[in-house]
Amino acid sequence: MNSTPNFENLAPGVVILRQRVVDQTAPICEAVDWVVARAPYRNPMTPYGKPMSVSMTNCGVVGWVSDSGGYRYESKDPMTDQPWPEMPDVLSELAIQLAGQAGYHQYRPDVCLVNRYRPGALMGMHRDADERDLRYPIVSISLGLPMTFRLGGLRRGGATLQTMLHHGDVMIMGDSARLRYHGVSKLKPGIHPLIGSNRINLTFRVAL
Ligand code: MD3
Ligand code: FE
Repeated sequence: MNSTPNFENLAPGVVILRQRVVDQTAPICEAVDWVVARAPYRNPMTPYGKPMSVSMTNCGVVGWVSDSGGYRYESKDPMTDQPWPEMPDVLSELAIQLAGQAGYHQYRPDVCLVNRYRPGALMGMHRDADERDLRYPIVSISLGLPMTFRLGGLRRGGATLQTMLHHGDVMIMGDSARLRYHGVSKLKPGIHPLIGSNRINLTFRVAL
C-alpha cells in the first residue's frame, strides 16, 4: 500500500498523495463547472450570523449547508429549492479510486462539497462531524493556488501540524484522524495558470 510514490503520512489516518490528480485537472474542472452552472457558489451564513469567506456549493444526493439554524446535510439546494446536481461519474469514480489507494474499500461518497477560496479567504479550525457514520474517510482534492493546511488534535486548541496543499494534491482523512480539528490559513494572492486567482477544494463524504 505504501509503495505509491509521493505517499505521505501526515499523521495516523491522514494520507497525502502529492500531485496525484494533476493530469486529471481538465475533466475535474469540467465536472466542477457543470455543477456550478446548476448550483452556483455562495457564501453560507455561519450560525453566528457572519457569512463565511469561503464560497461553497455541492453535488450529490445531499449537500452540506450552514445557516442560522446550524450545520446539516440537505437534499435540496436552499438557493434554488432544487435537488443538488448529481455527482458527476468522473468525480465519484476518482474519489472511490483515491480512497482505495489509502486502504479504504467499499467507499461510495454521496456528497462532494466544493469550496472556493479567493485571496483573503480562510477556513477556521473546525471538525467535520455532521456525517452519520464517521468510519468512512473524507477524500479531499486541492486545485489552484497553494494554501497552508493546519491539523490540530481531537480538542480545540493545542499544537497543530502544518503542510502546504498544492494543485493536484489529494488528502484522505479517516480512522483516528476523522474527528481532528483542522483548518486552512488565509489564501495569499496569486494566479494559478489553470485555475486563476482561486483555490478550489473538493471534499467527498459519506454523509447518510
Ligand atoms: C482532516 N476543507 O470542507 S480539506 C472542509 O481545504 C475542509 O477546503 C479544507 O476542512 C479545505 O470541511 C480542508 C482537508 C480535510 C478535510 C477534512 C478533514 C482535512 C481533514 C477531516 C479531519 C481531518
Ligand atoms: Fe473540514
